[in-house]
Amino acid sequence: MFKQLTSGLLLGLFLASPVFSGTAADDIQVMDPWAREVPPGLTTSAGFLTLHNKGSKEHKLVAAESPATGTVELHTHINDNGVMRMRPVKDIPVAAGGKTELKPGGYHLMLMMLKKPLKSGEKMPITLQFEDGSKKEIQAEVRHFSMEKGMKHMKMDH
Ligand SMILES: [Cu+2]
Repeated sequence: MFKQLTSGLLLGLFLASPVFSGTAADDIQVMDPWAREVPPGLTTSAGFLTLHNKGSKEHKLVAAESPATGTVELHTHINDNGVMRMRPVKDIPVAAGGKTELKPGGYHLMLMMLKKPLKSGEKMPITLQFEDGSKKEIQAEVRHFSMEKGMKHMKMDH
């Protein structure tokens, strides 16, 4: 009886407490957005960035688009019996107060049907869309990416 009363009271307090939070686009800070350079003839590349959620509730990246591409998909990598394969995902979650990294070997923006080659040093505009419909435009820097450099990055993260 006492237990029930206590949890009821706690739940009441929790529900009554005001949540100060803006839109997802207000809460999310985008850090270090970049896209992989591709040679002429290749029309597919990948974009990477870190999403930092400064808000008090979870947010989700649900879509992305860019005038430089025909389409952008949200992808992740899965380890399928030792083989890394890409899979489209519905959304990319970012916990309240947390960070989600899009990086080689993990979550990424799949940049498809590029309208022209991506050259190192260029900026590529990408619009991110979140679960509440709010949007954020970012400028991804095009960079040359070698696997060696990528491996170093991955090691540093552990
Ligand atoms: Cu992909």
